[in-house]
Order: sequence, then C-alpha cells, then structure tokens
Amino acid sequence: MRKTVICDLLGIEYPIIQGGMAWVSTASLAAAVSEAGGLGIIGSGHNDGKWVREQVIRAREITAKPFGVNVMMMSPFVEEVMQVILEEKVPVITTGAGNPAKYIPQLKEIGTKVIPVIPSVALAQRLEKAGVDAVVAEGTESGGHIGELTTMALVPQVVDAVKIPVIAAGGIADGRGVVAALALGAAGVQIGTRFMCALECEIHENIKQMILKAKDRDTAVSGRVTGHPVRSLKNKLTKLYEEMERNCAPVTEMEELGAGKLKSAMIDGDTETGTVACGQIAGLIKEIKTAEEIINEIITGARSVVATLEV
Ligand code: TUI
Repeated sequence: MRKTVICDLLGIEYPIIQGGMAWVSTASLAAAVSEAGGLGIIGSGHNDGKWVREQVIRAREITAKPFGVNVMMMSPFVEEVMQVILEEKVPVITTGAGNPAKYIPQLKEIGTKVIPVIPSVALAQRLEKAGVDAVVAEGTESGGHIGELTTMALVPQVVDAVKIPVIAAGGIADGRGVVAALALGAAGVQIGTRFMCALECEIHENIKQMILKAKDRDTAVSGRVTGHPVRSLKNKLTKLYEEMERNCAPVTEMEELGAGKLKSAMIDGDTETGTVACGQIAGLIKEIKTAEEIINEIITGARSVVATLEV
C-alpha cells in the first residue's frame, strides 16, 4: 500500500491510527499496533498523570516504534497528563471531547505532533489556524462520545475546508472502509472498535464476546440531552437512559448514572449495567486476532478492493 502524508508525518508504515479509547487502549494494545506498522495510541481517559507515565514506559519496553497518547479534554487530569506528555516527549497526541488549542505552543516546542479528533468543519478550521498537524474527522458511527455528522458527510467537507491532512474515523474496520476513506480525500484512518477485539487488547473477555455477537443495530446513543452523547452496545443501562430521557429526568441525574460505567464495562466486564462503548461497525467483527493480523488483513483487503476499482 502506498504511503500517505500521514505515514511520513508520523514515521509509520501504514496510514492506520488506533483509536485512543479510555480503559481500552493500554500500552499492550498501543505497542502491538505500532509494532505492526500502524500508530498505537494510549487512551488516557479519566486517568491521572502517574497512570499515563506508567503506560508510556510500558509501551517503550515493548516497542521502539513511535506511538501516541490520547488526551480526553473533559478529564479533570488534563493539565497533569499534558505535563507528562511534555516530560516524556511523547511524539504524537490525539485529543477528544474538547479543544486542545491552549496546549499547542508548548507541544510544538518539543516537536510533538498534535492531531485533534473533531466532529465539525468549524472546529477543524479553528484548530488548523491554531497550528495542529492534522485532524481526525470522526463520524457519528463511532463509539463513545460522538458528534452529529456521519463519516460519509463529514470527511469530504473537512477535506475541502482545510489544507492539513485529514484522517477519517467512524465505521471503519476493514480494507473496504480504508479505501472508502481514501476515496473521500482522507490521508489515513483511525480505527477503534476493531482493535477492541485484538488479542493484545486488555479489556474484559465479556466485552470482546459481546462485540463478536453484536449485530448492525445493536448500538444506541445515550445522553443526547446532557450534551455529551455516547454510543454503546444496547443493554440494561441504555434502556434505563432511554426511559429517563422519555420521562425528562434531570440532566444531573443522567450524568450521575453514567459515572464510572465505562470502567465497570471494560475492566470488570459488566455487560448489563456498564457502558460498552463501541461503534456501529461492531456487527462486522467476527474474530479475535492479533493487532498484526488485523492490520495485515485490512491492508490485504484494501489492496484487493483497489484491484477491482480499475476505471
Ligand atoms: O472523545 C471521543 N470519544 C470518547 S471520550 C470518552 S470519555 C467520556 N465520557 C463521558 C462523557 C464524555 C466523554 C468516550 N469516548 N472521541 C473524539 C470526539 N471528540 N468525538 C467528538 C469529539 C469532540 C466534541 C466536541 C471534539 C471537540 C469538541 O469540541 C467542543 C469544543 O470545545 O468546541
């Protein structure tokens, strides 16, 4: 597969970035993805600076290849996580759920590449002006905290609105998705859900099995009324949310209900009352494979799709 500007920017073989998923993307997964030629990302989520430093050190013990850290901008630990990134000279960061503009000058000073995840054209343009190196345009098909636009609609509009490289995310799990993203003008892809079923992913086995069993319509979006909609697999918790939304329950009550639920799913394996965050593409995932096998399969798949596209 031909290298894209993203490969040169990040020093990687394939233009595949692994989503920095909270409680999912630990050093084990990130290092395995980087070893296989993509860019692994440690998801800091709501964890503190100490946890992030430990994960960076662990990843460096497994791989000499570049990897990144995702900073969740709504976390109370953003400041100390950014400090660890600066001290450890992490080569790449992605950000989610907010605007990282105020940290860009410091990060650029040490050469860290900054790649925010954005759900709209306006935010992509604002962050381009602030000096980011690329953006991840993430469609609403994604898992976790999501925007409104689909990948199909968002990616080409962002591509036309900015000069920096655009990475497509949301609904991509195989070679077909990669080729589609490149056809929309993206220079690479960010893949999350597929890597949840990687052998090196340390989430609870219950969650991997739930994804393998998932069908096309098995995700739901909860919490639109709170302003922080989250996509996850349907279960008792999403039913409860639905009921609360129908009954116009107070927003604070809904926010309280969500607290800690991502961890109880991913770490404790609570498939019923935890938040099993994952994307709409879960229905496509049928097997647990190593990160290397997943990446090789995606690349081989993309090549065979391209071979059928000769016009
Ligand atoms: O961030 C994600 N996915 C996430 S974060 C997360 S943890 C969480 N838990 C409860 C509530 C909220 C988060 C679980 N999954 N993906 C990247 C992403 N970023 N999607 C959408 C956005 C986004 C939304 C608004 C980025 C920027 C933004 O800007 C608002 C502003 O400040 O202008």
